Amino acid sequence: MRKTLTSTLLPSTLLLATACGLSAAAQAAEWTMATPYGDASFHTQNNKQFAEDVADATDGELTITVHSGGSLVSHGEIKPSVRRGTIDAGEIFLSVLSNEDPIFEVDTLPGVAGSYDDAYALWEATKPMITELFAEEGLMPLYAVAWPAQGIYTAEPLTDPEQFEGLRVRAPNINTQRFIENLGGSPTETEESDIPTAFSTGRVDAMITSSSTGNAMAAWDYVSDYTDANLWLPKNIVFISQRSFDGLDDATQEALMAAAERAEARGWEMSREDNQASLAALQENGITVSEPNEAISEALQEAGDELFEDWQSRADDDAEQALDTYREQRDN
Ligand code: PCA
Repeated sequence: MRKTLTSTLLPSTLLLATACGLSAAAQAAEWTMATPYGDASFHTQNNKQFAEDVADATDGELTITVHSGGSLVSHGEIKPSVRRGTIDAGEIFLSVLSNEDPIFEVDTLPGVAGSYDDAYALWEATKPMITELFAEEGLMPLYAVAWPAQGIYTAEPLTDPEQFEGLRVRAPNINTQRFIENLGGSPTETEESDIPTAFSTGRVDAMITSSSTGNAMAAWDYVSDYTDANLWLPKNIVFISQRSFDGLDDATQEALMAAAERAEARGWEMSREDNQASLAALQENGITVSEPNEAISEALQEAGDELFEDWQSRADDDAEQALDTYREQRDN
């Protein structure tokens, strides 16, 4: 009996020791992060660099594993999953949240911010409101990065606004769908990763997206022309669960925030560079890249004005105020 007692005590003592050892190690946090975008995307590359920076700066106290291409959670489930705490961090296309508040789609309005500098100023002016809305759900934005300006991919040169009539155009969000409708086209919302299937199954004839996505999705397999219309520069946002953040010690929190700041600066730089590289790659692969002619420009302007009026009719005072703040900053 005694013997048995000793022999059962021994393993439990060992277990205790192991548990103590583990509890020191358990302070090292292992986070998961989900993004809908694939490894070819500069956003994903930036996120992976961010994860590496965090691991380096914290000596492995916080490691973040980036699951790309919607492999862990689908795009629509990323924010709910971070909110529930199933995952710690996520990246989404900010404007997919437009049904929650019009401020989230302020970066998909033509004529508001048509350059990287202006798009960044728009982010700075709208960040407090966006941060507050995220905080209401227990979420904390870390950084946001713009895609290159959006343009139009077609299977023939786009020369006449009549070509939009009935054209089936792929869009990444609701506002782009409205814009396509205003032009007379027939929009379909499709995830970036589903673009090849949408074209190969004949669901769409054209798409609105950036040079980067056109390049990453090998647009030349489906279309021949890219009209670089500089419509708007929409953003991705990377965010975490406040609860996950609160679970980190002060030094780790600081290291995380410092890495996030660097990721934001690097991401905007990568976006500019990727735009140039992607425009070149599109052309090397046989896509004709051109600017819209006068008739197309006019049609885009008209459809854009309509889109903006529609946004204004939905936007509350806070959103309008944020837009005014941006305009004041931009014009100074
Ligand atoms: N690429 C993503 C979002 C905007 C962009 O340029 C997409 O088209 O889905």
